[in-house]
Amino acid sequence: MNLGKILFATVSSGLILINSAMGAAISAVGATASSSYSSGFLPTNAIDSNNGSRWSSIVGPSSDPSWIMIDLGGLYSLETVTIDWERASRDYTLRISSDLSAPSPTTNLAAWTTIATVTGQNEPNQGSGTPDETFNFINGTFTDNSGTGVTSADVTSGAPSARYLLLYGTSRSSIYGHSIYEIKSTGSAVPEPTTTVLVVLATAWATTRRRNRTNDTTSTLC
Ligand SMILES: [Ca+2]
Ligand SMILES: [Ca+2]
Repeated sequence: MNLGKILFATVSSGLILINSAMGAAISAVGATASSSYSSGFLPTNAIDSNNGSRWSSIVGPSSDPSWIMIDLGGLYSLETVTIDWERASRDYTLRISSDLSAPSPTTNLAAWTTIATVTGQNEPNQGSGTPDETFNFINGTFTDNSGTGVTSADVTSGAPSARYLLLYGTSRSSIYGHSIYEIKSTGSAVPEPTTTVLVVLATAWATTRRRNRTNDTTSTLC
């Protein structure tokens, strides 16, 4: 059984299990980055579903490292990530965090888990509107759809839970910045555990109160 495909739902009489469908496209709600080349190359351009707009970090040696952090808007079992590069990172990692406080990618490293590492890539300037790389986090596979030179690509399996997705680029193959037309992900929403606990506690409290009222005809509680 793949526990990543099971959702827990709470009802007044107890717990039931619901099989969820395969993950759907995740609509990211925000993006921030270590830098932007100009106001025409903001990080949100990488999640706007427009294949003609892009984020780019600054040009020059100080562009390494650069990062872009995507807010998925909720907790998801992350299944796939695709990237359509303009100027690709030669070496980069994908990292995730389920910390709902939007942890810093540079000062709160403990909040982040690396789920993919790619090295040695040489990606031509494209903007084809199709993914240049596809990561599958269900079975831990990497598909390089364009470019050459990838010497290693380690990918986590098991559809890990994530609220934030971070691409952290450490080197480039030109003087130009790390630059992405679109970064997209798919997955299944994960209910927040605290919600289930609260519903269970509220149900137990209501049951106890109802029983007390049945046996206590003098109570004025409603
Ligand atoms: Ca875009
Ligand atoms: Ca590639």
